[in-house]
Amino acid sequence: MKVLILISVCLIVEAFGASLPKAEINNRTFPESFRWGAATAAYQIEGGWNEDGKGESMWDHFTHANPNVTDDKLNGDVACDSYHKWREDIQLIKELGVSLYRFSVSWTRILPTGYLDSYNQAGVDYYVNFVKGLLDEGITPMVTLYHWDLPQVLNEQGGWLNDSTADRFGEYSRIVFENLGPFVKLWSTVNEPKTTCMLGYGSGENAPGIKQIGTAIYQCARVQLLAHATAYHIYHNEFAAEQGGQISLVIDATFNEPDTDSEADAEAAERETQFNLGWYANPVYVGDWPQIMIDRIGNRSTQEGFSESRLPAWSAEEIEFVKGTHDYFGLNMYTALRVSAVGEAEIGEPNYYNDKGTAVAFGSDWTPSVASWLASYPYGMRGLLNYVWNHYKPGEIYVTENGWATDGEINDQSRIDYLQGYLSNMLDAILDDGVNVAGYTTWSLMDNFEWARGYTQKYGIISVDFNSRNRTRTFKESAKWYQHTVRTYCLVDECVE
Ligand code: PNW
Repeated sequence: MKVLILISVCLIVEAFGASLPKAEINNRTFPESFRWGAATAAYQIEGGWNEDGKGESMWDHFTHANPNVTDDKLNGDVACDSYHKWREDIQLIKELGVSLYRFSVSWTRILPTGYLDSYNQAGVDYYVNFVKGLLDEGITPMVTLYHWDLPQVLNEQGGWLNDSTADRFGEYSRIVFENLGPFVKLWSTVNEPKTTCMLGYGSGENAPGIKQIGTAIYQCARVQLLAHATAYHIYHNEFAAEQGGQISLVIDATFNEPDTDSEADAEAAERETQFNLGWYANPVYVGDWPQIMIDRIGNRSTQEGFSESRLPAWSAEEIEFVKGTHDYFGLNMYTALRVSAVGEAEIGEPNYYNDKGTAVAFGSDWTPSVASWLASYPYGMRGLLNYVWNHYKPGEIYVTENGWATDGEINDQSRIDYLQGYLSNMLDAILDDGVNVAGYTTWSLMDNFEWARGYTQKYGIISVDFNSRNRTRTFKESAKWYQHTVRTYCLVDECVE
């Protein structure tokens, strides 16, 4: 499974850790207005899975029903125990020195079944206290409304394959705006619709475990975009004037470099970008699916005998409803890929990869030189930022995730190299290309439940001891490095405040 492989890229690269090439590090400083932050997500850190009235989410259900869905057979029942340790977490964020904290609200704490009539005051109070606690320490909350933990009741009724989930998401969002809106000025609707759909409805690696890589993923994309747009319009129609915040979608993307100078590879790289970034950015920033997706999936669907395209066509009203629903561009970026063209696959089982018609690094059918990919690793940040800036003209970009997995060691030099390289490349985009990157929330504030990888992959700049009842937190070397960066707005040791 390529997506699975892709997400494991960090680990594969880690195996080559000793030979990670050092990029030339920018010694200039970030603009004064730049906002430094760190990110987490509810199911990955909170625990307290059934406390104070919380309902079951599809991740609770998925991991409880079959422990084998995670590599270590563990789940998020306790995770980092942030549900109880939130005051300590706020102190850690303060100590780190960042001004922005990106976290997600758990839908089932607010609406345990996903429906309005299940309203749970205790869940609302938890988040109100939390954002007030952040603000008291001068930390700006950046709130994600959905980071993969759909109410299980809604999942059983079709979840992200059912158009009405978009309306349920709107109702839930309204409650969050009403209660947190006086304190929160930076929102994102859905985190990574692509990865949600690909892993949850395509490979089946994530909840809800559906494996329909040629069909369900496209319907999932439609419903997630409708949900995003519904929340966006509710915010702008009912709250923005008074509350004055910004709201957007968060899209994850790779920077796609052609493997060779050939025209076919150049086309393949652009096709790859349209099938992963454009799939979600085009409807929001331009209107409708990318034409290449409409054409290719439409053609293959016809040949496969479908009565209509597996990529559900939008109505004219839907196109208008989704188009323009952005106040900034939320971008999650972990890696660059090298892309090559492949011949047209035979008609058979419907499949996203055949629809796309490309091969990417670490795909099972393609073995690029690992070294060439490694050599390019941080440069994709600048390339991707420029691509987003020029194609979607968002006005402002937040890099809402970017990070590196290790085994959890405190002396995590490979993570420092990674962050330094990517941030340096980002600084080039800001200073040399004029791309307006307003802020950066690194993934992740602390080690946490890494979905299907369980606790085997550690993305935190702060370590969490999952063997201690106290879930003891310890700054890694990378957290100390980041602390210095956040203080100096600069990436090299010589910088002073
Ligand atoms: C993110 N890629 O997804 C998720 O938002 C986080 O919840 C998760 O913990 C983190 O990844 C680490 O896996 C990704 O294209 C989406 O390389 C795409 C990519 C990587 C991560």
